[in-house]
Amino acid sequence: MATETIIVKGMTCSGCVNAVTRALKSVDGVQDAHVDLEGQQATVTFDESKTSVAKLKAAIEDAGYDTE
Ligand code: 9UX
Repeated sequence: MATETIIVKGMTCSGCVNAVTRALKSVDGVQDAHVDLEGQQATVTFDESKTSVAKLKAAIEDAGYDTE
């Protein structure tokens, strides 16, 4: 299991936080996701044999937000 922090840009309200959280938790292999509106970041705990930071970023971008 790995925990990584991803910068998420474009979240402006708690609805955005919920959308990003849902997007991350729907990715196979994600155990937990905490999204921080003020900090503009997501901290995700995931199984490295099932997913990757690249896939997590893709899920965030598919939900309509930018990552770096
Ligand atoms: Mo809040 Mo975010 O009304 O896409 S849900 S701005």
